[in-house]
Amino acid sequence: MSKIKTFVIVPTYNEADNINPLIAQLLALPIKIGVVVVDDNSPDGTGSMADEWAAKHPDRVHVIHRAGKMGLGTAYIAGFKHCLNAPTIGRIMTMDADFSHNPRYIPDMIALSTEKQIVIGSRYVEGGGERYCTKKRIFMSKVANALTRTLLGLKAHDTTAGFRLYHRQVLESIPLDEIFSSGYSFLVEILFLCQQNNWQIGEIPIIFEDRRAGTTKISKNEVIKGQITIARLFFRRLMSK
Ligand SMILES: Nc1nc2c(ncn2[C@@H]2O[C@H](COP(=O)(O)OP(=O)(O)OP(=O)(O)O)[C@@H](O)[C@H]2O)c(=O)[nH]1
Ligand SMILES: [Mg+2]
Repeated sequence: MSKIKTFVIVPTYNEADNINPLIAQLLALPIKIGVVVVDDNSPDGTGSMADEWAAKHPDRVHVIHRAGKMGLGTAYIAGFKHCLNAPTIGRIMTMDADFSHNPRYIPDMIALSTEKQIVIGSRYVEGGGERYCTKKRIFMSKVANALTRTLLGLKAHDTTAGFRLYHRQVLESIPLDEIFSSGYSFLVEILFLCQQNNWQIGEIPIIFEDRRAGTTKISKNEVIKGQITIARLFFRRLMSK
């Protein structure tokens, strides 16, 4: 059994151009971490590329294969359960595979986790920002953040970021199977639940970059589902007041 305390979950769907350099950079960080790739049977072979890393580094790289594209939220849950099953893992991180989340920020996120139970790699705190992103993308993220902060009362500045660290206890305190968002809005929903449970949330500034290779997986449908999630959580918040 591996003794590594931090594992980072990387959900993948068609990330063949990114997965090799990403895993290489994660394994080369000055702090020793492990990686859990959750691949949804990517047609471009991302899953078997990850398997090659797992064969070479069985203690440090794990791969969960799912039968088909089932959404980002459920991929995170599969990764969370895998990590929670290993008692030695105390910190569970999530990041995108496309280099929007640069691995170089991970040591600072782990350092802040000595004070906070959740750490977000954040675009919207002093020193953070976006590079090479389209105006449309920047606008959409800002609107989503403004809505979630005002309607849901979320205190974090970057509420839609997928670059996060959770202490094991945080994920153990949340009924993962009751989360209704299966896609991108999972990130808002789980943050809402974390804040309700009064966990301390810290943010590390990051420069978010547009994906290096490959294409987006966000569909119009996901944007609509995101709006429905915000509305549902808003009513839940009203009812609990
Ligand atoms: N396993 C799994 N991974 C997914 C799924 N949808 C997206 N991903 C992965 O989740 C991460 C975020 O998806 P992206 O398409 O980069 O979403 P985004 O960053 O908001 O959009 P762009 O970077 O503009 O493409 C990437 O690593 C994707 O490969 C899914 O249904 N299943
Ligand atoms: Mg991306």
